Amino acid sequence: MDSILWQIREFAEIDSTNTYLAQEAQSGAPEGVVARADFQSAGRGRLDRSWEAPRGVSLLTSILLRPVVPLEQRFLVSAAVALSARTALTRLCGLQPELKWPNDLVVGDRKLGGLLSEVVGDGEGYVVGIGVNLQWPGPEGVGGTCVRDEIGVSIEPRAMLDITLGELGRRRPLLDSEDGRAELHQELVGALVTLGQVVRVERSQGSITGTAVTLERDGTLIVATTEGNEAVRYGDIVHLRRAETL
Ligand code: BT5
Repeated sequence: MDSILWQIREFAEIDSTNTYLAQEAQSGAPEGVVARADFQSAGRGRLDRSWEAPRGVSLLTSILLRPVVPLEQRFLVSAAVALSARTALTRLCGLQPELKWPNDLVVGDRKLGGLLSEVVGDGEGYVVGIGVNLQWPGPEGVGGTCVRDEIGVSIEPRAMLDITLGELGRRRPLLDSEDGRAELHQELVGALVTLGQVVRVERSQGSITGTAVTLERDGTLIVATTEGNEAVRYGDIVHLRRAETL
């Protein structure tokens, strides 16, 4: 049974569902408010990048959650949404994307979707935005893919949203307890294709290459390099290949 009453607000066009919902959240909107748009004129990625999609062919949505979560486990809030979207796709059409640290849904090394999670105030709320390519593989040259190109099935954005929210209703209570968060962490580790890969971590202070070996309880990725273990808390990574041994 769902733990939250979802309140879905649909838009033919909006600048960004995240921008809209963050404003609503600041004005006191309750947990469970969801914004979905057919088109975003200023869709946002992380680090001031943009998220692109023509009208009606992608899931473009943001979800307001208000769990009380320790600072170091905030990453589990967006993980709960990513895992819910992943399971929703499997239930809808059999496709099982994997998750790439920190915030992507991928099929092989092709990007199917991404998440943009924003904290409201001091942690009173989380606006978790997700874009999933359903019938269009993303702009040229970025290595994207879509559900239709992968398995020949056209899914409607609203159908995907409804199933995702059903899945999220089941996971949301897990955020409320230490045991529940441990369970979510386990599910995340199982879905994270990054673990066991040789990765290049790109950060403003330079890049490092090594094998991604563990996801710590605080969301830190441990990368084993020839110089020893590096704790990676933020940054973009490139999967280079599967490591021979872990
Ligand atoms: C993300 O950022 O992957 C987070 C995307 C979140 C989008 C959702 S849509 C609903 C909600 N409202 C918003 O305004 N945003 C959220 P990042 O990891 O920074 O990836 C962005 C990069 O992915 C861009 O710089 C492009 O290279 C590439 N990209 C842009 N559009 C894409 C697409 N449709 N498919 C694949 N790659 C894309």
